[in-house]
Amino acid sequence: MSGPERRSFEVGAFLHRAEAQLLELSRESQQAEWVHATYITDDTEAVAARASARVIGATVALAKESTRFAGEHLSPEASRKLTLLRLALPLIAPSDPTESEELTALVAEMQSVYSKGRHVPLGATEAVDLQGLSRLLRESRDPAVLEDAWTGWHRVGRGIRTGFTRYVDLANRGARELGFADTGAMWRSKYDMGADEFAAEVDRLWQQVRPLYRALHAYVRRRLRATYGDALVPSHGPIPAHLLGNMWAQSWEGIYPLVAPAEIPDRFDLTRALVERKTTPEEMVRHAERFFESLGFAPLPATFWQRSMLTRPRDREVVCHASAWDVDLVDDLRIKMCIEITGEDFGVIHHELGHNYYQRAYAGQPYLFRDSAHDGFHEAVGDTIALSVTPDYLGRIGLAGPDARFADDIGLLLERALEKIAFLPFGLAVDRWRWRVFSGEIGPSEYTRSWWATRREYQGVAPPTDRGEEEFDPGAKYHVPANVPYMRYFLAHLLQFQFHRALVRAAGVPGPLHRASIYGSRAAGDRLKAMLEMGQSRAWPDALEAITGERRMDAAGILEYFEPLRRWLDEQNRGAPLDW
Ligand code: X8Z
Ligand code: ZN
Repeated sequence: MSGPERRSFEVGAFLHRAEAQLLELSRESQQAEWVHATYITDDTEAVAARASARVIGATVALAKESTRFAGEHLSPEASRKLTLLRLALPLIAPSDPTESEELTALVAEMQSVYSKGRHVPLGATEAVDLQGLSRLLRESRDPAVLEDAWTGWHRVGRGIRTGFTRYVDLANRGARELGFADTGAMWRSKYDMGADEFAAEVDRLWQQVRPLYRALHAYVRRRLRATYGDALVPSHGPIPAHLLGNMWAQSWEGIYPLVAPAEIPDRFDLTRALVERKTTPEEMVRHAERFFESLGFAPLPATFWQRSMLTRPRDREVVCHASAWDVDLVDDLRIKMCIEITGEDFGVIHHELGHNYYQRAYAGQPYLFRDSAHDGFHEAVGDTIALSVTPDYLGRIGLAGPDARFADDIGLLLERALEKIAFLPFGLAVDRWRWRVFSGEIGPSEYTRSWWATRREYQGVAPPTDRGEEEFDPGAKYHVPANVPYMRYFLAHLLQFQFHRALVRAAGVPGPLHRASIYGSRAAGDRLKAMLEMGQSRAWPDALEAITGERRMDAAGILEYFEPLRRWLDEQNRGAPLDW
């Protein structure tokens, strides 16, 4: 063998060994994590933490070993795999085994603490979980009840602050062992471009959609003033976060009835339709599965129905935050969710199945390529399908009467904007804050103050009362204690409209984007599948091109979708203040 031949053989053998070992350890870790998330006890927490420490330990050892191939001329596939090896996990621990177990135990514990959060609402006698408190925020119009539910839930952060502070330190030390400046820099390095370049890219995208957000914000603020009065909602300042129908003010569709103008015929109410038909959680999932089948995807495996957790068990603590799993990384697909019979959860179910169909599509790839093109793609797939859940589609599958299709466009677009446009600055703010925490720019003595400064800057929202540093409000958002990077959702909220536009065109559906559904289109399904099957074997612009023909992320899709609403909002906002 010549020198280069021998080296290429060596790197092949190394990658073969690495992928086999990591596949094995990931399976064990996923099994342990599944058991922890669906049955929280001190023991399941410990077992999950140990399994996770083993995957991290092996990944770090292999990533360090792989540096012996640095600077060599390798095949594009081998060199991509070596890059991905360093970036495979969102959490890297120091190689010291004691510290590594301490860190994974902290993350498991923070998740448990979050999931066990309860509060006795004003005027009630029994403690209520996050879902119950969220329902209050969505449905109550009594500011005292809203403030109490909001404050009661946010108290959960207090029990997370100490663990979080230590976690930042340990996770950063881990990331530095792999050559990153800190954990935030490691997260930003996963987008086939430099970490700084990625931060600039995110800003570029935000600038494209910011005017539309400001228009929505101004309109909603004015409508809320009509309900709650000047004393509660300022004419120029930020909107109080407990009045927007959602615990984190991250999407506002819960207050649609409050902000829809009287002259607009009511939009189709999916929650009511589901409840009236006595739809079960399983039937909701079947609807989403059938949508994917209509595009040419195979039904979910029988084990999905045996092993998934679709409702909150009454006899034990679980992590209710919805997630999708492929436990054996082949076809052991599952979702874990505490489904409620609402239009919102109908959307979340489509979101989760998007993850499952992606996982299944890339299961044929080598281990290190079994992930989405970038994490925003993973989050965008199911949402793309949910954009096709139009009144017309619901009429076709019998969930709506035949008149649903004539539901007013502005009503539909306004409700969608409350969900999707309102989300954008929140999607941005979470990691804009965490990046600065990991870099050390924000220290523990200013965690909560800086959290609200960031949210005020991007979202124009403020807490109902002054929040001191005895609180830890970021800890009251799942992804912070659970160590899930969040910029992915900002990207997904733009990508899903980019995908939707491309698939609608591939399907040959005429008319405006907000009325179009790709239901039943094999042409759209084939286009989507081509992208999903690539996994992360190629840089993400290649995957984006496979589905859209474009190589850049872009807000043109979302702007086109909401163009009729933008004109309407501008009309409504004439002369009104647009800032905070
Ligand atoms: O966490 C989720 C999914 C699971 S990946 C339910 N989402 C974000 C959130 O709930 O904060 C979906 C939208 C944003
Ligand atoms: Zn998701």
